[in-house]
Amino acid sequence: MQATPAMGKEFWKSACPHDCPSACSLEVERLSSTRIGRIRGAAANSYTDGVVCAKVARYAERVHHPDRLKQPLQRVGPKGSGQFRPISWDAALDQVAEAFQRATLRHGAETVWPYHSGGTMGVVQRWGMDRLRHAMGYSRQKTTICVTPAESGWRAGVGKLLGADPREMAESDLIVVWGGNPVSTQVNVMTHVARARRERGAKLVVVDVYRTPTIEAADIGLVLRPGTDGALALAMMHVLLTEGLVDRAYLARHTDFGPDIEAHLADKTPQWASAVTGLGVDEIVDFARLYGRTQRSFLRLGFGFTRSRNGATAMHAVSCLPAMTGAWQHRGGGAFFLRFDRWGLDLTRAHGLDLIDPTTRIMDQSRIGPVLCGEPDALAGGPPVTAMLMQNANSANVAPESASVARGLAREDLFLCVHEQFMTATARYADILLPAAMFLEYDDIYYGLGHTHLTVGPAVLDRYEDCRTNHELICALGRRLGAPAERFDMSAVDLLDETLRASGKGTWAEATERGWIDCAESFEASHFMSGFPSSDGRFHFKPDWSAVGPYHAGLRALPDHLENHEQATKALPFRLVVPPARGFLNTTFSETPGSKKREGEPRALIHESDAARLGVVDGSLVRLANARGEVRLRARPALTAQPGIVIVEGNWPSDAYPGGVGINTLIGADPVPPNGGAAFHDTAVRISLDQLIVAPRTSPASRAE
Ligand SMILES: Nc1nc2c(c(=O)[nH]1)N[C@H]1C(S)=C(S)[C@@H](COP(=O)(O)OP(=O)(O)OC[C@H]3O[C@@H](n4cnc5c(=O)[nH]c(N)nc54)[C@H](O)[C@@H]3O)O[C@H]1N2
Ligand SMILES: Nc1nc2c(c(=O)[nH]1)N[C@H]1C(S)=C(S)[C@@H](COP(=O)(O)OP(=O)(O)OC[C@H]3O[C@@H](n4cnc5c(=O)[nH]c(N)nc54)[C@H](O)[C@@H]3O)O[C@H]1N2
Ligand code: SF4
Ligand SMILES: [Mo]
Repeated sequence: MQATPAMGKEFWKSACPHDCPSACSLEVERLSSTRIGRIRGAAANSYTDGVVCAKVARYAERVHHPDRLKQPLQRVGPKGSGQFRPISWDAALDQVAEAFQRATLRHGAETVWPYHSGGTMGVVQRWGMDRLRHAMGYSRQKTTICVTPAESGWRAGVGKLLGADPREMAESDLIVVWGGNPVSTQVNVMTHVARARRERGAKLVVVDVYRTPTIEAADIGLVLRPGTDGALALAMMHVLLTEGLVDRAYLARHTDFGPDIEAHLADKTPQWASAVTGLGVDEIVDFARLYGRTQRSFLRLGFGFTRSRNGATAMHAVSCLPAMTGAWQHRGGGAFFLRFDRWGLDLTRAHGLDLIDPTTRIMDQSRIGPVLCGEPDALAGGPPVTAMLMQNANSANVAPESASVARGLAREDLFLCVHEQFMTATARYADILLPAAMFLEYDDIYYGLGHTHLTVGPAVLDRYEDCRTNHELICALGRRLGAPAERFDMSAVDLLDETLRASGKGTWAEATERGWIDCAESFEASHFMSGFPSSDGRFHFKPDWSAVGPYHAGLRALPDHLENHEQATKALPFRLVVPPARGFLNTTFSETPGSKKREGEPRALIHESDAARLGVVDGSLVRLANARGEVRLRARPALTAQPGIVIVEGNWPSDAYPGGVGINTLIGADPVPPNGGAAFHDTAVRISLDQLIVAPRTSPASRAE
């Protein structure tokens, strides 16, 4: 019943577990109980629509990779050395449980910090860790590294993370991809865009800071300076108002718009925005007119433009646009960022929500460096962190201020258990390193954050070697640590089945049969026709930032552009942007041959005029530096961003850099207002020539995908 024979091959249903809003429904070519062939997208899922990215299509490279961790390991060399010896699961689990108990006796339970990130996004395999956390009273995690700045801006205006069904893009006349690069990061968006272009002659506008593959695919590409999107949105609103392109009836009925906002926008002219953004006045006016004159205009908002210290306010300013024109009222109109709220799942048992002690401290995931280095504000008034379990996370490479992450992970008084699939930069610091199963070997359900489906991923393969799933590790530790037994003795399938039943969403068997559960709401609900999901049912041009998060000082109750980002100065004259690479998913896939071949090596894309001034040619070794540290890598002169901007694509393992120091060394860990998150694309640096390398190590033309 699981198999769907096609072309003489056996394809099994599953779902992609990775940290990507597409959460694709998959069909996995199963060659035997231990081997897969190709993976393709499920054609019958109306969002996946038969398409997956190249890196997952060739997943055989990852699941059958010879370097996969296959047995529990105990550290024998110095911390971070990567020197281990094998031990048994029982001995490893005993050591972890004893270390957590010892730490608890000494400092209290809050000294233990279970930590997860986006390796798998499963309901049980990712978030099940919280059941252990809450049962034991361990410190809580504020999960900020990815979504929070964007989320804050969206919540400020709209109220909840909901929006128009992204499949409606196919019915739009104008699609604006703002600060996202879906060709690389969520390819399925492009399927629906392509349909609108083919069937309706729709236009695609893309707003970015360099010429991404998505910009290359666009009708209009706007390349602005990093952190200036708020200014562009304000000037667009100015044009919409002065040219009579706003829907006054809609504004009056559905928003808190008033003369004060109109007065505020009066001097946000295209000339003003041109000076801020570096775009031409005509570019701004033409875009505003096109937007204002198109009823079915769909804003597909990415994360990229919000990864700045002014990112939440920029998101809010941009999200004002469809409220101004009333685009929300039309099919194929409105906006979508992410669907986080209202999945209708009762997670009480799976995530142990009934076990939460609200007095337990919460620490910010993005600030793991300051937390482990003992900065008092990062510790939220609690004891030092002296024991950690990390699952699904490669913080040594991905977190900001990575020099302090490394210092913290190397602390002699920290006991670190890492559960991983590969020997990552983080895994090297482990005291106990446990081998993790891959999604093809376990069962789970995933949130389609970029669409409306819960996608269902039953196991396809037998277990590899001595690997265990995240769920199994959490249960084994829960039992050893004396947590309530009945909460730690269920299989993942039993827990998922119980969760679905408690949520009125059928059973696990039904869900696997279909492959997904579509949670789409009606047009009226998803377009907020009878009210926005905010405190008063209106869209807020005048947000109450204090209700969104604690760092609201300086944020005004207006659509605003803030200059609180890192400014280029004489000492640090360049702005650094660090967007994703197409072949990787954060650091995941940086180990697979196909992705490595595609990406080559880390490169700093420097504007040709800047490169000429610095004496930099293709392949020159350069140093990017600021007060946080210094990173060495090769340069490539390019006409891709505005002058003064340097782009380093891809979250490479630190050992891919000539100096062994990764790019996030340069990124700040200060929380983005008003509710935290990391300003990955908001960094001032200096560039200096290291030494001239005449022959580049890899040819930039060797791009495969
Ligand atoms: N291939 C691949 N896919 C991925 C990932 C990956 O690493 N690789 N990561 C996954 C994850 S975890 C996430 S959260 C998503 C992220 O997916 P996206 O929404 O695409 O977000 P970002 O990665 O932050 O960056 C997107 C774009 O924003 C641009 N940008 C940066 N600063 C600014 C700015 O100030 N203004 C504007 N307008 N644009 C700016 C960047 O240049 C980049 O092209 O992708 C997921 N998918
Ligand atoms: N320079 C720069 N830095 C960034 C970003 C950026 O754009 N630029 N983006 C940021 C964003 S948006 C995000 S979300 C974070 C992501 O940061 P992370 O979520 O830490 O992402 P990964 O580096 O992919 O690490 C996930 C790890 O989980 C492991 N894993 C996968 N599946 C499983 C599993 O089932 N069980 C266990 N135990 N482990 C598993 C993988 O092998 C991998 O090593 O990075 C952030 N850092
Ligand atoms: S990484 Fe994204 S696009 Fe690729 S298969 Fe997974 S969900 Fe789909
Ligand atoms: Mo992310």
